[in-house]
Amino acid sequence: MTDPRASAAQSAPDRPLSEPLVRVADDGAVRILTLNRPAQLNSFTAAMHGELRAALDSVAADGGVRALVITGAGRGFCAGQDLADPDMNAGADGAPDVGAVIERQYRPLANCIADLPVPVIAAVNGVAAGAGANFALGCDLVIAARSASFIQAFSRIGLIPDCGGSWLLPRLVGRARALGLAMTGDKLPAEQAERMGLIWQCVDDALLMDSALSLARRLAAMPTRALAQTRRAFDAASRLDYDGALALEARLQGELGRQADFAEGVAAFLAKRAPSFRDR
Ligand code: T3D
Repeated sequence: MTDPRASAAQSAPDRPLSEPLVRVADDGAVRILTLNRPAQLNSFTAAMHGELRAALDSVAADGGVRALVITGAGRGFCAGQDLADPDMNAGADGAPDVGAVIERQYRPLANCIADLPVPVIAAVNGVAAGAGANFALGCDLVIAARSASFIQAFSRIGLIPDCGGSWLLPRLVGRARALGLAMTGDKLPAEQAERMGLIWQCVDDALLMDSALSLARRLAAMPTRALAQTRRAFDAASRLDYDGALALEARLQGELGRQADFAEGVAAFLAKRAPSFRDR
């Protein structure tokens, strides 16, 4: 595995390169980002948001990256907003301006993940709470270790689900379960999350990274642009009526049909050989 150190660590020049808040590594065409504040369960500070954003921008810009895995260092995946970060208290009058933090950090983060040109896998290694849970759920495929859990911690501190939670949760598990999770703020074990369709897969702890990487390698060999457009079509369709979704399918399919990957996929099928996809 190589460590390109992308531009992520450069956004925090006062931090030694050996200790980035987001670790960056490559496994062939798979980029791996590891949130790296283990003592605080990788909760988000403004500085970590900055490094993560730089790392995600680098994924978007680097044509050699064909799949992304996001995980956490230590025993947690991400505990959401760092409730001790001074950036929380961003209001001009000295009072907390949580809305400004959402606009400045979490809305761009959620949009950035939704717009990435490659498939994104969250490898949830431990507790994912608050915005950390919804950051994971906004990824395309969520694989969680059996000991991991998901907590919509917002109600415990007088907030609503953010980082896309209000949109994602009802769509993933239906309104009744979404409200149950959000209102109680109860811890949902990974196995139960898999059973209710909140996540793709729950695996034994020891198999988490192997499972995530093997899935990412498989996706990296597939037609990347078609995978990213599949996410786009699904997300857009939930805002459209049936005919609107059909029209969008026609437009996206028209675009994909002009790409080299489609020609390659058909040619490989007819020649009974493995395809070699290149578009992104
Ligand atoms: O500005 C804004 O607020 C806007 C954004 C809002 C989005 C949000 O994400 S709001 C939700 C914020 N997150 C939470 O409310 C979760 C808080 N954390 C917890 O409830 C628990 O830590 C967990 C249930 C996630 C895990 O519990 P446990 O018992 O396994 O671990 P712990 O002992 O509570 O935590 C370990 C350490 O991490 C501890 O530090 P210490 O005592 O060892 O020095 C704890 O303080 C720290 N930590 C965990 N979560 C956070 C945190 N520190 C700061 N902020 C956190 N969110």
